[in-house]
Amino acid sequence: MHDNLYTPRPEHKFSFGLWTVGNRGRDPFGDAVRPPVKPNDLVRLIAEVGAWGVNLHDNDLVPIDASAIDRDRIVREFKNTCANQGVVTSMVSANLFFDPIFRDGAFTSNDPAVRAYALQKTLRAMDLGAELGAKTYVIWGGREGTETDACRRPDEAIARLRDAINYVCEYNLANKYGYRIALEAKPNEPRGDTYFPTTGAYLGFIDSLAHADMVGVNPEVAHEHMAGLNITHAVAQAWEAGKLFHIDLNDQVIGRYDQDFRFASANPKAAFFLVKFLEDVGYDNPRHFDAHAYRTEDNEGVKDFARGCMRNYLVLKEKALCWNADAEIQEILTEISSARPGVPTVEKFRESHAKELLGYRFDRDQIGMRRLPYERLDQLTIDILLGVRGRRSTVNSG
Ligand code: GLT
Ligand code: MN
Ligand code: MN
Repeated sequence: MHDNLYTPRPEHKFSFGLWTVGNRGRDPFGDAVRPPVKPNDLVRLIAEVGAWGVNLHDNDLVPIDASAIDRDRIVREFKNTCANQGVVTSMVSANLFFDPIFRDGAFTSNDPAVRAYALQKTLRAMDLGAELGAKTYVIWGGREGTETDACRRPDEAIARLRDAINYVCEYNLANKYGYRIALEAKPNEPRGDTYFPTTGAYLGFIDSLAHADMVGVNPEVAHEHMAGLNITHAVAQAWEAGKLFHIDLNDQVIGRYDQDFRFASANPKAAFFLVKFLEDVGYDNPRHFDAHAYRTEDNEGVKDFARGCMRNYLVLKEKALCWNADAEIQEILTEISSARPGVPTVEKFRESHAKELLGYRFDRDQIGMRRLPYERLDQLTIDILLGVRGRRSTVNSG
């Protein structure tokens, strides 16, 4: 492949989880279709496709029952492979959902022993990540939810999760790990309902934590779409609050199960506005593709999947530049927000301003008649997305 606009580079901070490129195509109705690939070979695959980072859960790398000696050997070899391949371990997490012990939750379980085990597993995963150099720690409460609310009061679950995260933050400080902790929401699946179903719910919760500054969010495109929400609005709220620590890019048709499709493959328009937002504001944290190849693919197809995720991001990034540079689009944007001479605007409260505002007579009819050519604006966007408008890439895009 030639070096061009769509070639992934380290500064894009593209990463893949071991569980994403290592996904074997199992689903609730069918068994694995791809042979297992060892973590070190997955790192090689990540390097081969040109990504920058790898993410993992503790047990993606170290089997849950590994001895201390095996654990140390596995970690040593993994570190070597990462160093040799030039791949960074950007994020770690603990798997608190696969083992049957977590069948009714981890941090929110009614059983104090389950809660304590979940915490022990988390502290060990933090040790592991620190050894690998990770700076982001994700908490996805996959099993923190219910099928029936008869089992516990939801406010108790919320308080338990708060206690656990406060503990994790203290451990982070005590060990000087310097993690930024990112909470990931999902409305349902595998549970009937998950506590903290949306990114917005977590953003409201973070302020109640003892170390709120250490905790942010990891919004996932598919999870907000599952809830029927607009991912870009969720991401914007997180960004504006200084809480966009990480992002899970993938795709999903609204209303379906958790599809985890290749980024921008289902709804490229929504993906465009998301990429445009991230690029406009200068988001500089990892861009993680939490997705997997179609079950119909073999291991070569997994590379097509991974390359497609990054390519779609970079194509949409270029489209965002075209959009920003488009004179007609910019004219419309200027026109729809221009101030009107003599009409008061909203400023910081001052008594004199409030007095002036209260006394002013707004011409509702005239103000309400302003032209809002959003059909044209959206069509210009669609024209750019469909490739019939805007700068055409002059470099080889192969
Ligand atoms: C799991 C889930 C993802 C989370 C991962 C982090 S694990 O694959 O579907 O959305 O980001 O725990
Ligand atoms: Mn998902
Ligand atoms: Mn995710």
